[in-house]
Amino acid sequence: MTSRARFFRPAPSNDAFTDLLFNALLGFAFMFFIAFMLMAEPEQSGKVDNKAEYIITASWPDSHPDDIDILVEDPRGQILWFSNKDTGIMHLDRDDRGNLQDQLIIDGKKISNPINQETVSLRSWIPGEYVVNILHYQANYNAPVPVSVKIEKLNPEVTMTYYAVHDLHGAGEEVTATRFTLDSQGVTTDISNLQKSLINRISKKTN
Ligand SMILES: [Ca+2]
Ligand SMILES: [Ca+2]
Repeated sequence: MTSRARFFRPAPSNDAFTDLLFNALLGFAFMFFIAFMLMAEPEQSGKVDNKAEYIITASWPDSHPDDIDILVEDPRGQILWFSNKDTGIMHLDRDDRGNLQDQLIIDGKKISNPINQETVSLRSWIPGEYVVNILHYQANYNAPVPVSVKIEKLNPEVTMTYYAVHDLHGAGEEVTATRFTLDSQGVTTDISNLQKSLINRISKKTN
């Protein structure tokens, strides 16, 4: 503590109490800082490119243990998913596996990050159709999981291209949330929900 701080201390008899209070406040501030860092983790690990043109987000209820995956096919037929997180023009931030790997032990206490979200950024675009699928990779309950799918165009200002909630009903279910077509200027010219399995295409390629 600086001499300036000592000068303003009210009385020597209060020193012990002041120190205790100060240490307690320091402790709370530290715990708050750790909690904040944990809460901020998905955003930081998101590596959302500042130059991104579009952001596609799939999210499901906080603390839900199920593992949902987002898969996106670009006009060249390349598929972005947790096993292929970068196709050059698209990037997947991370594979959010529900509650798995979302817990840390600090000072013997378990701290959880409740957020369930996967984010895809399109750094640039090539004209053509993009297919956005969600896959119920791992299920823990016999109840549907509502998955919000959002597509935002970032430039010149943030505009919502698509938003809807789709229910997934069990492990292995795959839904085409939407398909959208971009022209050479990056403008969305068409949207449909014609279903197309991407996981089947991946398994055919790998077999
Ligand atoms: Ca996942
Ligand atoms: Ca999670």
